[in-house]
Amino acid sequence: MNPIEKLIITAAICGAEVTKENNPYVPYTVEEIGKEAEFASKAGASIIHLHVREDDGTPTQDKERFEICIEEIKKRCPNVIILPSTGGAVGMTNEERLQPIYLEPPPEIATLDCGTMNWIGGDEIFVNTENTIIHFAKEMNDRKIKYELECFDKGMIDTALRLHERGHIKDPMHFNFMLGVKGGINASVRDLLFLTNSIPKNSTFSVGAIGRYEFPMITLSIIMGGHARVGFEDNIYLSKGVLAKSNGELVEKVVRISKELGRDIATPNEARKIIGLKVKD
Ligand code: KMH
Ligand code: ZN
Repeated sequence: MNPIEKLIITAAICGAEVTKENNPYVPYTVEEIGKEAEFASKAGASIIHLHVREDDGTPTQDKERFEICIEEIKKRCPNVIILPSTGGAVGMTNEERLQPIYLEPPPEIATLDCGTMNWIGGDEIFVNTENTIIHFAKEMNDRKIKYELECFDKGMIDTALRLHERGHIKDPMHFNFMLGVKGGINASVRDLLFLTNSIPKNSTFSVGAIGRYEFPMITLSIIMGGHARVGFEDNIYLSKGVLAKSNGELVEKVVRISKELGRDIATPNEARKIIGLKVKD
């Protein structure tokens, strides 16, 4: 947690829940996903958090769909870090969710969701039992894939630390705190401090938040020396009542805030160094 370290911006360009009815610029097709990744990367994102969709918008964890989307992204921004989701969408089986980690070459990093929770109200549950987390971590360890530890609540950090102590989760740990998801921890200053004070000093973290909380919580993270996650997966508005026309616009806003606060933006290779990935030529 070094406040003068460059800022890693992750763009969560697509997600599994948000639709074109919410914002017509949400990408579904391979080309749309490639373009959104390019806009985000050109604006300053060093990591693309990737979910993929069928052309009609249905979320999928299909390995071939990931393969062609990744190919498209690499064609447009060859050096960006691609971080596939292993969370997928609620209701998917573990086998479905794990598909992107069996890609060749394997991704450098992927998400590892650290607990079960009620999911955005209603009746849905996002299931990540302890055995599931251990299984996902092992599959990623075997393929030398780093994990971004997705924590939607404080108990998920405790789970990750317990599994780290038992050797299932390896160092160096990189957390992503997702705030304001209904069923998880609130997006508030008090709660963000609670989370950041709960992780080991040698770990890194980024912060994302839902809807109108996105930019305030990211700003706090920038000040605290954390990193930033932004994008349509979490928020579709550039400002109150103004829909963003691309993930690039959302990333640009984070870049402006960060520069005003005196933090430069990390390139993909600088991001690799900060979170402990192998730097690329
Ligand atoms: N779509 C959520 C159910 C992740 O990417 O790992 C899970 C999610 C977390 O988005
Ligand atoms: Zn996700």
